[in-house]
Amino acid sequence: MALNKVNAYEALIEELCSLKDESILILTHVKPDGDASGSAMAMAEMLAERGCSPVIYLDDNYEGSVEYFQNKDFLVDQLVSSYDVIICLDCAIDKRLGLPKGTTLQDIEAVKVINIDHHVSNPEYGTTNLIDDQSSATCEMLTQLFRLKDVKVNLSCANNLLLGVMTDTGCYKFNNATSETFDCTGWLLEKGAEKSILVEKVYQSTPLKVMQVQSWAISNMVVLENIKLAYIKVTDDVLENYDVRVEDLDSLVDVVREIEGIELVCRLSPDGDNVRFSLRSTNEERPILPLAKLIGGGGHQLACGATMENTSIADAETKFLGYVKEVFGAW
Ligand SMILES: [Mn+2]
Repeated sequence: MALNKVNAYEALIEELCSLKDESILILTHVKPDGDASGSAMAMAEMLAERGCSPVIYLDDNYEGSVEYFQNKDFLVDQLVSSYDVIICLDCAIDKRLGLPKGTTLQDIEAVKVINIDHHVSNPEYGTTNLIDDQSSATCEMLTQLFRLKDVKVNLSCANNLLLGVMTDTGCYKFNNATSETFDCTGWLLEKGAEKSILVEKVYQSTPLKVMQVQSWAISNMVVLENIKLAYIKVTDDVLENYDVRVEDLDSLVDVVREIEGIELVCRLSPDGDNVRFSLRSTNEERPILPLAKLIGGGGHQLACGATMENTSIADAETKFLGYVKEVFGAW
């Protein structure tokens, strides 16, 4: 790590370790994935080990594999009007924070907002910000922080940290898994993280109906061969026919990007009156973030998302193809 980065990490772990009787609210992004739920849980466990009483408010649209590792004791289903400290984890923009309907970050009074994230597009909406886009996962950042002071990491904390690192690196397959990622993983294993249980719960527990809808998706995806792009339109009918939720299809883009000759993968899915885009690239020279930004979203160069508001899947597809042409050329 570069020296200025080490200094930023050191300052933040000192700040976290100075917390005591403060009221602490932990938040993460809507539809929490392994890194979001994992980082929220790990932060709460670490603070609780130090005598703090943090609470987590979590959007409840998460996958079963993530839920398995959650310590429900930290979860609250209501917020009060003010907290001493709000800690935001793995959330690129404050309007994506999982909060009660109609509530924004600005509605909650807080002395401090600590924003820890690895999304390059994070505009530093906290009063303290640690943004590290070189880190594979927010859970890797937390692991680095906890290692610096060798704070007590209990079993749930270690498991949740490894959950985030594992899922955000596609089980170490993606380019973001660096030597530091493996160092952090080694440290977590030393702290007792249960790798085999994580692999079983995350990668070997896919419900049959989810496998079946993945098979439908691969049979029905549109492939634009010249630009090595594949996209899938998930409709409400498909979700109903297979009896699955959109969250169950989070791994779909990762399955499709394993196909030879495909570098860019997009999934369009319904989200109430809106259409949600999940975007991936396997080629660092062809980042897909510019496409996400055109649609109005953000995230990482190779893994990002966006939402088109008040539109049908068909209209969203037309607009999307126009943007694709703009960024990647005609096919
Ligand atoms: Mn993440």
